[in-house]
Amino acid sequence: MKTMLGMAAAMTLSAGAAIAAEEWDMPMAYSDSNFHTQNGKIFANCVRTGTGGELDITVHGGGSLFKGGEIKRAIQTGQVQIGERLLSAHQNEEPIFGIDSIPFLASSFDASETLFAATRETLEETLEEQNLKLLYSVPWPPQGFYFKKEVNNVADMEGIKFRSYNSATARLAELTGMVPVQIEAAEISQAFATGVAESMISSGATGYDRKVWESLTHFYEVDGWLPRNSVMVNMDSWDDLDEGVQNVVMGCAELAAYSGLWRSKQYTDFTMKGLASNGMTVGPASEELVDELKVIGETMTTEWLNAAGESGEAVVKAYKEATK
Ligand code: PCA
Repeated sequence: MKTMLGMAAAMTLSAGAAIAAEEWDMPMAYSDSNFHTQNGKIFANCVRTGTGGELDITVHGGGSLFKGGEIKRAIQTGQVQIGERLLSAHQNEEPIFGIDSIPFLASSFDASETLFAATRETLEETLEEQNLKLLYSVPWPPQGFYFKKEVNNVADMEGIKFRSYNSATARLAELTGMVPVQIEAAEISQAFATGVAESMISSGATGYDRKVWESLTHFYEVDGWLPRNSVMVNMDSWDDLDEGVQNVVMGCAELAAYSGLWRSKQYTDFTMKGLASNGMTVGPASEELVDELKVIGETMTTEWLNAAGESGEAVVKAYKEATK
């Protein structure tokens, strides 16, 4: 009897909700407190509200559903419908994914936005070939070096174990005489505590989120580049949505791009102060080091252009025109 009542209630419910809510899972790799994750949750709320609950996206932060390195494939293969990924970590698949991690090509928030605008069409086409639709993309704050000692030039870096997060950062380690080891942001506190890694290049945001002052002592502002997180949808899941729902998603995505950028800027200042107030030495890298890094940046630009071919060259040219 009880069961029958239950069934009747369930049937009434589904009959009442004429349009069954579509439920999506959205894995994100970075900590729940991080601004990208917060922004993703606001995006999901926007979609929920805008569609009257017709599309219900659940955000899974901190790599809890899929780790960073698994997220792109999970979306491509339809294990999840939507997710966020640092695309530059997939530069080995397509060079265009790594355009935001070329040292000193675009090293301010404004330059990062201009570079993204110049890249967007090519990037969208490339992702489409992989069954992915790009929704929005948000920059991390400018990248700087973390060490557990004073470092004034490249010679001081010799032999240091360096945590990398994509192939560009691994290459940078090689070119500066360090030893790269690829580690997800979610695991760096442990890697530094155990000595698996003793330095990295990242934003103030990631250093702050992971409390790196527990193991490291110096943060050198370099403003090397601003890598971006991209939120992408499985193309089949996208095609299955009504046009009205798609329009809401696109509107929310535009809003998320804007609010994400804003949050990234705010978080830069906040986290720089946070690193310092937790005892780290925070300041600009020496002129000598920056000059040396710029030479390495030129090498890496040439390497990237060689790998990316004509379409990559066209994007860089369009970007340079736009910044003139
Ligand atoms: N944080 C991410 C990528 C770039 C950044 O600032 C990380 O360190 O993994």
